[in-house]
Amino acid sequence: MTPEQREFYDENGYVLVPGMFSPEEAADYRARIHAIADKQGETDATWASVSGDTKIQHSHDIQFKDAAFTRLLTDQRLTDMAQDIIGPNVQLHHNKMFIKPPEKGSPFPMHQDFPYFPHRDHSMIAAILHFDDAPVEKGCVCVYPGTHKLGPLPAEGSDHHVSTELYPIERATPIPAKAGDALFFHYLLVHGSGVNVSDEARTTLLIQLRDPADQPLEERHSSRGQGMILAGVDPGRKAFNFAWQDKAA
Ligand SMILES: O=C(O)CCC(=O)C(=O)O
Repeated sequence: MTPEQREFYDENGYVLVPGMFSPEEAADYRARIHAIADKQGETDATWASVSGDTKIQHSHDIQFKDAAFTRLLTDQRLTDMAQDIIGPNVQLHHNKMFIKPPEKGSPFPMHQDFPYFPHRDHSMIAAILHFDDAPVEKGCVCVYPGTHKLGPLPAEGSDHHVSTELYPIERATPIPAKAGDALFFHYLLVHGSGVNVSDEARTTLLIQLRDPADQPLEERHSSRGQGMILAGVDPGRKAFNFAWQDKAA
C-alpha cells in the first residue's frame, strides 16, 4: 500500500487498487465463476427489501469448488494489501461470488457489514475482486466515504440496511472498476450497489477478512474454511483439538 493509498483508506474507509490482476487472470477467474454458477443451477441472493424483478446469482466458500480460488485466497497481491490494512495476521471469515445478470442484476441496499458479523475490534474488511468491468450501468459498488468513522449505525429490516432517507444510493459515490481491480473497504463503511441495466454480467468475488485476534460479538455467519490463516499466524494460544471435538478449535 502506498502512503497515498493508506491516507485515502484511513480518511475514506475504502481504496480501489487498479490492475491487481491482469486482464487474462481476471478472464480466467470470470470463466471459473460462471462455470460454478452453471453447474449449481439457478440461485438468487436478492435482498428482502429490494423491490422489482431482479436477480443475482451467488455461491459461498468457492475454494471448495475450484482450486484456483484456494490459491487466490493466499495470493500475495491480495494478502499484502490485507496485511497493510489489518496488520500482520490475516484470517479468512468467508467468501462469496456474485454474478449480476445483464439487464436485471439485483442492487444491494446501502448497508454496513457490521450487523451480519459484529466483531469487538472492528478489524473486518472486504475485498471485492472484479473479474469483468463494472461501470455504473452494471451496478458497480457505491459508498458513503468516511462513514466507517461513525461506528455501527441503526440497521433496518431483516436485511439490515441503513436508512434510505439518510443514505440514498443516488447520493452515494460510485466506484466504477475494471476487470482485475480490487476494492478494499472497512466493514463499517456504508456501501451498496445499483441495478445492472447493461447487456453484460457483472462478476465479482467478495472476500471477508479479519485479524485473528479480533473476537466475534455473536457466533453467527459461519462458513466452510472460516479461520484459515491467509497471512501471518494465529497469535491465540489454543489447545490442540480435532475439529470434531471442538468446532471452534
Ligand atoms: O457486490 C456488491 O455490489 C456489494 C455486495 C455487498 O455489499 C455484500 O454482499 O454485503
